[in-house]
Amino acid sequence: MGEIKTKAKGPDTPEKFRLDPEVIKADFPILNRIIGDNRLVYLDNAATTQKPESVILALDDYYCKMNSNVHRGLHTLAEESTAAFEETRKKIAAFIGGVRTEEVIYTRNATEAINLVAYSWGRKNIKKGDRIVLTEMEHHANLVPWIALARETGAELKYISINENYRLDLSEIDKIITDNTRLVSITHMSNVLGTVNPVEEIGRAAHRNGALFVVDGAQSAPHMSVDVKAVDADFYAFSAHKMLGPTGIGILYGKESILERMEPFIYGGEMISEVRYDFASWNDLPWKFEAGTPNIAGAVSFSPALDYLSTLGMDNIRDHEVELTAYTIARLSELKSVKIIGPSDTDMRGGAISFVDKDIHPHDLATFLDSRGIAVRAGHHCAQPLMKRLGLTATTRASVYVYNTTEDIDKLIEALKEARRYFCDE
Ligand code: C6P
Repeated sequence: MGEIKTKAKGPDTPEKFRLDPEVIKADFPILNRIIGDNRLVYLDNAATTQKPESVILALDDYYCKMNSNVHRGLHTLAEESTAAFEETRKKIAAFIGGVRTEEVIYTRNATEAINLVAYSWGRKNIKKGDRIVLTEMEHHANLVPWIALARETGAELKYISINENYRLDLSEIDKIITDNTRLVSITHMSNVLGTVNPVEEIGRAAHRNGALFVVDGAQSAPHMSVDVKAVDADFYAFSAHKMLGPTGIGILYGKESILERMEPFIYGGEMISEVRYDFASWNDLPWKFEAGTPNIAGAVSFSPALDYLSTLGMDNIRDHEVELTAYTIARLSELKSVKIIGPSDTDMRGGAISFVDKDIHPHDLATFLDSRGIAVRAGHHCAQPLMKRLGLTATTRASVYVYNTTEDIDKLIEALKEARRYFCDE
């Protein structure tokens, strides 16, 4: 497996230290790419992050030395790959606050994790007249599964609104989360606004009313220390590819007592205990929810990504991003034509920074930035209702991670100024 080359201190040295993004950059081969005439400045981390060499080598190593199906074979390769697959599960369980490995289910991504809850728990427990509470800032992944469920069952959807500071308005929370609420599902961090939501408080309101509490952690698990037990989430969903890991592997954490009572989501091999021609019973947790051959290579190569993050320290990562986000907001604020769409303080905010230029369409801006080697995302960011709520069709979004520097942000600002000269003759 690839060595982590960063000079950062080890996981057993949790004291604070400042990340050195220049040193970290050296671990990410793709960041040497030249796009046009420029070295890549990657600011699209909310979409997916780049992978350190250790993850790339682990993927290669897996296929070169270990490739085999899991939980089925009796040969050496099968035993090794099963062990590596289950070792990663243990690592994930520790990473999210020390939960039981039975509570960690492999999925394809955060989207599938949320769908698992909507299908398996939702179809059985939600009925006409029940209320499902979401927020106005949800990604489609935490919106469409519930819209479909409400349409099928006749349940009511209710939304916690956002205020003028792009934060949730919790003043009416007791009128929104009521005793007919069966489920509350919210994002921990908005992929558009960067807003970090007070999940503990909302979770308490859900549980006071006997509702299930689901957290979409796709944008939080990569960027801050997450303790699902402290949050008291019944379910917590996230994706490996947004936290230095490979694509095609996601996680659903669920409380064992709830998972035990749920029916499988997908049926087939590996999720069974016994099958007869007219009968089937289910495997133990977590395998009950893992039918078919899983993404073994994805799980195995997620392990060095978790090591990498733990070596840096999630609190140190958060500090780095808070600093860089503050810097980005300050620099963007120098541009008179630019409006930031998200909280302007960095207190309860992450490093996904959306903005609009009053004269240039976000798509044009993103294309122009690409011509300068700068990768950002433009569009509705899979949050169409939020865009409509904000009176926008699209934003440009820069999102930072461990390898981003203030120089990256300076290049972004210079390119934005250049875009004004190009499009607006300034
Ligand atoms: N947001 C973005 O550019 P998947 O695709 O399943 O790994 O993640 C879905 C998802 C769920 N919740 C939130 C808050 C998200 O931001 C995302 C993915 C990416 O904003 C791709 S659309």
